[in-house]
Amino acid sequence: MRCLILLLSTACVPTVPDEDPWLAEVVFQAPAKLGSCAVGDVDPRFEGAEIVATCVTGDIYVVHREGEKWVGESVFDPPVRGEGSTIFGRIGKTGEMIQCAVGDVRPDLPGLEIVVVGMIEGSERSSGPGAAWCLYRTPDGWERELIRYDPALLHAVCVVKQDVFVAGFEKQVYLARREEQGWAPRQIVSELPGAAKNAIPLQDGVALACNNGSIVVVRPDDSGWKTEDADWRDAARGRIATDGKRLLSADDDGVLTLIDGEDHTVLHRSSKKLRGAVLADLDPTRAGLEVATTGYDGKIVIVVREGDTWKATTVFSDPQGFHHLASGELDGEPGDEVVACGYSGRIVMVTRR
Ligand SMILES: [Ca+2]
Ligand SMILES: [Ca+2]
Ligand SMILES: [Ca+2]
Repeated sequence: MRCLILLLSTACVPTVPDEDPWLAEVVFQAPAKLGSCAVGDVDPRFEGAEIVATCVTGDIYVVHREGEKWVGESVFDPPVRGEGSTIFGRIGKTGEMIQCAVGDVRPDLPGLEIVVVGMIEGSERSSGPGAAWCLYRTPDGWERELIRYDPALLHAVCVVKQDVFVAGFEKQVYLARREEQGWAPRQIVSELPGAAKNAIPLQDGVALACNNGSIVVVRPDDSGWKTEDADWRDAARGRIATDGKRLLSADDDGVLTLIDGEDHTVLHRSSKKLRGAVLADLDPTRAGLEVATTGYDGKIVIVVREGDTWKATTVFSDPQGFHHLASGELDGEPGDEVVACGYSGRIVMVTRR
């Protein structure tokens, strides 16, 4: 009986004290682990942005607002063996989908599209080939296109203008653009210093978080693409974010660092791996940008500037760990919302009251 009560109590959503300025609510419950999430207007049937999340089962969930409620649907039907081309025949079914991004990668279609990366088969832990997909809504339903089939897990994806950048455990970076006849990926980096765990867009390129401790910046130059080590720590990088000038890095040793040129400021420390980096205007009552992080400790932490110091507040605790954090405008009120997802299959939205 005691065990049952414990189980029931841990399944409850923690309540937030009235004086707490941050409101955290569970907006969706998936049946299995969610690897990552993104925010963007991917479904023109519903006003405003939706939340996209990738699942260990290969499902992609799109969660939209209906009045006061949030409603999610799986939009990815895994391809079946023998479907059409030889490549689909070889791939068989779809494995765990790891990370996702939203952008206008098909300007010929209305709204934004979803790009996802992960495994062809099995989970992140199994070795085997990876894949990148594009998903989009048409009047007839959701469609998908294979962007790239990779010899190893694809773990990182981001969109810059019309271009999709993907990278993973092969330590290579591919740039793919949708040509008239289909996706045309080409290799732009042949050897990263480590496996790529996360990719974010820069104004003129991409930054990649690598598991050797490097943050690598890839930019176009006269001869093609130039790679530089922008930062290094003696810990695997997990997730990164940028405001165009500074970098925020959430690492495997639980350290959250704000990097401004040579200046490194530790904003938060967790006893477990961090898996969330958000740098955005989360609190419109405070000047400048705020920071959010999360990780295997299941805590969503908001960090705000107070004078010369930074103050971290835990705004939600999940009995299971979180695996990703995203931000975007979701409630029509000033300030971006933070969205977290992870092992419990829950999507939690945090907003300034
Ligand atoms: Ca929409
Ligand atoms: Ca602010
Ligand atoms: Ca808002």
